[in-house]
Amino acid sequence: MKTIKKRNYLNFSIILLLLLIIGCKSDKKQNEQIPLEKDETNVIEVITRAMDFQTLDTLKSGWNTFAYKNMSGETHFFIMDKLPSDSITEQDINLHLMPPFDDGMRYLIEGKSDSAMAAFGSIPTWFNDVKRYGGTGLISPGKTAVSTIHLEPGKYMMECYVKAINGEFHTSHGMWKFITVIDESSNTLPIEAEHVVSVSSTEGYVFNSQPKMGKNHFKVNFIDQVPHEHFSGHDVNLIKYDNSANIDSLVHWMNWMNPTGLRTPTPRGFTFLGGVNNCEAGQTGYFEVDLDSGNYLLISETPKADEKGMLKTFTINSN
Ligand SMILES: [Cu+2]
Repeated sequence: MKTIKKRNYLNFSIILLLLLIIGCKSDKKQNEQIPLEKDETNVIEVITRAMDFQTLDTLKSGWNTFAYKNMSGETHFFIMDKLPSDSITEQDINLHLMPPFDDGMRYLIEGKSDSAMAAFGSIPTWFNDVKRYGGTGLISPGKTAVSTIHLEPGKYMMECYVKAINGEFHTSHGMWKFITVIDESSNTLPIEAEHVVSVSSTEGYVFNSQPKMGKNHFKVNFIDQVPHEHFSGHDVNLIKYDNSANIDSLVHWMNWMNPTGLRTPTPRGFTFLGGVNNCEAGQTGYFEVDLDSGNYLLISETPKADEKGMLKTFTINSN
């Protein structure tokens, strides 16, 4: 009898525990349906130590904040390329996509532009249907870029196509990774931004704000998106520069088709602090950055960014 009573008590306890667990779960489910303010625990870490991206293989859709730590010796970025098909394989990337880019770039470095265009002409046609969902701007060694972008469900290729010192793309050195974005919301919202940069092919950057010392939050509106002379679109990179910097050399460097463009080493006197990589027309991205006193600029990774109005400078004075 005593044993039965004890067992009943145990059963009751188990049922109570189960009810509590179910209760907690349904509370959690309800909470998940309400958009939550971004908090530090929602930040997705991405680390580069050499030619790699160390991060999650699967992400939720909607807003995602990334903290991209560049622990390598070269400047990088990442961009999220949404692939037109889930069936694109590693072989499709390594054997069919990378070689035409590598061949084309090698010809450009050798000054053979006709051969280069022929090589670029053999890029697989599916590449035309890739959509860009943002990513960070360029980020210098030892720095962390923090960007918030909106991802649709699908299969993505995270990549960096900065060039190594020998002129080969980082992508061909292994700096890419498939990421699956699942059809389940991150329930995250970007934090409010006090600065807005609107970018378009017609107006360039519209930016009428004065960043301050300390933490600054930028919202980037992509009014439109078009392929420029380098077959790629426009974006926003925040860069600090010192007295040794030559802005013309940076403008030249921001075009991957130039033999020395987007190639290690970066031009002297510039420190890359992130931004928002190419998004589609109508999309928005965010980035945040800690600024001290000095000279800064916003620039697009686009040929002749200065002539297109995609270059704005500002200064932060020490108090
Ligand atoms: Cu890279």
